[in-house]
Amino acid sequence: MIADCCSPTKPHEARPGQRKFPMSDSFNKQVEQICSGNRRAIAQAISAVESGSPLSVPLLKSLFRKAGRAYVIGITGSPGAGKSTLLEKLAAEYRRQNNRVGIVAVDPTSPFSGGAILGDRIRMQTLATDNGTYIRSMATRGQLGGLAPATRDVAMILDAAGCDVVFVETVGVGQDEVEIARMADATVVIVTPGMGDDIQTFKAGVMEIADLFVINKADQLGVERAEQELQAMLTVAPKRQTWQIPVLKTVATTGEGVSGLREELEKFRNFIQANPLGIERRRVRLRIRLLDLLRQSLFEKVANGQFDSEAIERYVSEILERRRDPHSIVEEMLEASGVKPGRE
Ligand SMILES: Nc1nc2c(ncn2[C@@H]2O[C@H](COP(=O)(O)OP(=O)(O)OP(=O)(O)O)[C@@H](O)[C@H]2O)c(=O)[nH]1
Ligand SMILES: [Mg+2]
Repeated sequence: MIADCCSPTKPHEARPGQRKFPMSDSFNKQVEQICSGNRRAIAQAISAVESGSPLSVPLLKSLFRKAGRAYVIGITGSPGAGKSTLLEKLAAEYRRQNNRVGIVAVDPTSPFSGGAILGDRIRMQTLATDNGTYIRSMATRGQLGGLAPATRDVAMILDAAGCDVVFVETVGVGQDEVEIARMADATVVIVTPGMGDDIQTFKAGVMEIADLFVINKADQLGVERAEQELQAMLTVAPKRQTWQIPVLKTVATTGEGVSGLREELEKFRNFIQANPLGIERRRVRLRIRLLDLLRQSLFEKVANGQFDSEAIERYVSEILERRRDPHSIVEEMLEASGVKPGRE
């Protein structure tokens, strides 16, 4: 169990300007249990967020005040690059320093849960039995709001539950991953020597989000070449002023280079805490978060109201037949939902 992480929950008090909402004793108890690291309560909260249950918003509101201490680290890279293996070693390294660790593994391939998740679970066996580690696989895709917001909320729950470090493992292949990386305090991009020329074609988005590069499988041929290619790319990439993106080498299977990776991650943590650039990054992230939430809430307000998929299809036909333009339709939908359209 992740225990003794937060002070006991105070009865819910609304801050000035904040609306009060009724809190039952059982709700308060659940918040208290989450904050004291109760695994069952954490699992329930995560499920509530994943399924978008009505309980999730009050929970997230209450937990927000308890969160904000954890160092959220995104680990991304192509399938099979060794993310889970490396993460297991890295988590163990943090555990040795007495940090409580949360791991969110975002499964990219299987929306219905399956092999990959099981694979990660088996690989992380050594951690699964450790009381200071909480592991959660997320396979939900296609939810209203998408995977990235849910992942962000899950990371916050683990933060509130007292995890000092929260890792998010994702495969670097899509928009969601770029978004997930944006929510992290630090993003580690893993490449492998075998990638060869692929490094050149590595998704530009992923290149931009890297705070640290790791060449994993450094026991295989082609390490120097991968390193040269990465360094060459970094010299032409826009400079991040005071933070020099390091390129590290690891062998995740043996743990070689993993303590060095932890040291670099801690250096980066100090950098973002103290440097104005780091503070600005946090602002940017929070702005994105706020606007995402607003967008999502507005969308839900409109879409969940009177417009089912049939209605949407009717509108699409009207546009297709050029009988109406999309702007007018959106105005009509907003009006019908009680949201004042127009840009006065
Ligand atoms: N030789 C070698 N093999 C490694 C190393 N790191 C991981 N592997 C192996 O690479 C394979 C994939 O490792 P994973 O940790 O599952 O990779 P992953 O990136 O998490 O994979 P997905 O989550 O499926 O995208 C496993 O068979 C590992 O044992 C390494 O440093 N050297
Ligand atoms: Mg994995």
